[in-house]
Amino acid sequence: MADGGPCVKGVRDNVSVLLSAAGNMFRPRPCRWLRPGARVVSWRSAHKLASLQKVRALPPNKVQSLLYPFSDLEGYLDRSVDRTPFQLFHPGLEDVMKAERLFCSSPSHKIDYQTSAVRMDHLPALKPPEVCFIGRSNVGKSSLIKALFSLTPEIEVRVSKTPGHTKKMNFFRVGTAFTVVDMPGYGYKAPKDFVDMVEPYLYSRKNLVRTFLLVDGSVGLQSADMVALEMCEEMTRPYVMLVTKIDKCGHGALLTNLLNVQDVVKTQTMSCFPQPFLISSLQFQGIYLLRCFIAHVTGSIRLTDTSQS
Ligand SMILES: Nc1nc2c(ncn2[C@@H]2O[C@H](COP(=O)(O)OP(=O)(O)O)[C@@H](O)[C@H]2O)c(=O)[nH]1
Ligand SMILES: [Mg+2]
Repeated sequence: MADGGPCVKGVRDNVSVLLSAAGNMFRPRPCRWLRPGARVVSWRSAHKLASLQKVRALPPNKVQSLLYPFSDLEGYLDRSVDRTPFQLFHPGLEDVMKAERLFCSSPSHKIDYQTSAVRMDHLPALKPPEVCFIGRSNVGKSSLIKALFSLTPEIEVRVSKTPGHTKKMNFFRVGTAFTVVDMPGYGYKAPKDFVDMVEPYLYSRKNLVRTFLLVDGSVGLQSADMVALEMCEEMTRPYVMLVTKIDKCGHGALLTNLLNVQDVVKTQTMSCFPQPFLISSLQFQGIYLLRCFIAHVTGSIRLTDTSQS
């Protein structure tokens, strides 16, 4: 498996070059329909780490950590541990940039909340490809979707301190490229709806190209996660493990939990992508890589180096 990604040393320069080539894409532009001098009241500014343009100004090791979070942990791993499974999807910056453009809303590529559904017959049309996020209540599904869409901060993705908040399947449209679905959680105070609507959705949704199963990296795999994993195996469709909240615990605990996830994926799964993705939605680690993976699996971009997935 080729590792076509940049080395630490080259990251900053590469990002600068690519971003200047990308032009002013992420600079807020004045709205054409506003009179000169009119105040934009509802504009919400994007988080400073939402796009690579801001990230490039950071020191190279920080850039590396944001783009490829596994690099932070590598140094703590014993030499005997095989790093390959953690870097199977390791696109170059050009591809990450290409994917990022898809997450920027524009008049010709609108990103917006589409609809919510509680029953299968409420689901939107079977086009375009869909990706969905499942996991225990409070694992960070909505926060992750919010971080993915942070270049379009007008989108309202509700994040709650109360477990079990998301009780519907919420659909977000990314132009005509793909749809992102936020699912109700299971586990603590799981809505009964999970069994009634999420399972049928996962089994029967024809345009579902990837399911992302989130696991809290600060606490590791729980019994409810194992039940979800078994369900994903039963549906025999491709899914991916995301290890969330990696900012919330120390390197030691995170590595233990990550290696355990990876071991379970290796020994107990057939349909799971062998690489668990590391994510912090609050600090944006892994968000750019995940955007690129989503763009890739939905067929929205063609990777420059196709050996990387
Ligand atoms: N430290 C940390 N907290 C997070 C992260 N992602 C989510 N949270 C917090 O976890 C809680 C539940 O998040 P939410 O996205 O609503 O979880 P959901 O129920 O799976 O949709 C909220 O208080 C979030 O702020 C993360 O990456 N790091
Ligand atoms: Mg939620």
